[in-house]
Amino acid sequence: MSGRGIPDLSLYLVTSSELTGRGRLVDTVVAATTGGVSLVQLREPDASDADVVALGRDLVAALAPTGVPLLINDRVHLVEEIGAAGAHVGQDDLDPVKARELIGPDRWLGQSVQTVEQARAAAESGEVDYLGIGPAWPTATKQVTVPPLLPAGVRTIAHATELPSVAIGGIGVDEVPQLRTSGISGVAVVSAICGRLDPRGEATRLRAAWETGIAL
Ligand code: TZP
Ligand code: MG
Repeated sequence: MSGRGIPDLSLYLVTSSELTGRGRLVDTVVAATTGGVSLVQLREPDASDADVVALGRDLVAALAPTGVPLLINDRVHLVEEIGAAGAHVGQDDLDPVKARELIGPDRWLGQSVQTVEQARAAAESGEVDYLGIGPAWPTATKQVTVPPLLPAGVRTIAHATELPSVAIGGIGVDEVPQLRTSGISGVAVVSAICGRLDPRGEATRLRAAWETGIAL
């Protein structure tokens, strides 16, 4: 058994350098941590491995003083080289057992799920630390083929296993109050922070909405 515990999932920022501009990504992420982001995932599906390594190393260095961990989307083979705290895989990426072999017992592993069956399979693998449940609402950030789950669907999947979870997809400050009683441990966002001019302010509002249920 490893001692890695569970990451703080309360406000999970998933990156998009397409939205921030490549040159502004690190500053955006650090600003968002000062507003209360608790976990960051580097998700750059169109970047080369070399770019993901460079960006990942910059983020690890910039996040070190904040104590906020960095996970790597999909490119599990780069986690060690980047020095990241773990990986996040989708249903079409490496399966959790193989991903765990690559990252070892001390790093975190998350998996995206869209159905109860996928959530149960993730739990049964014994290797997944948390679930990303989505899309909660329609999103322009990622091409998705399944209909949005809406809060009721998120709730059903969140309660299907013992694994902690976050909801993702189309979440902004106004959606957080409807989700916080769905059995999830937090919310994950891309455009609600990366697509805004004031990442610190947006993170602050998202965190306040998560903690109080009031969207200001
Ligand atoms: N997985 C499911 S929806 C999504 C991902 C990566 C994109 C979410 O982006 P946004 O901008 O928060 O809707
Ligand atoms: Mg993927």
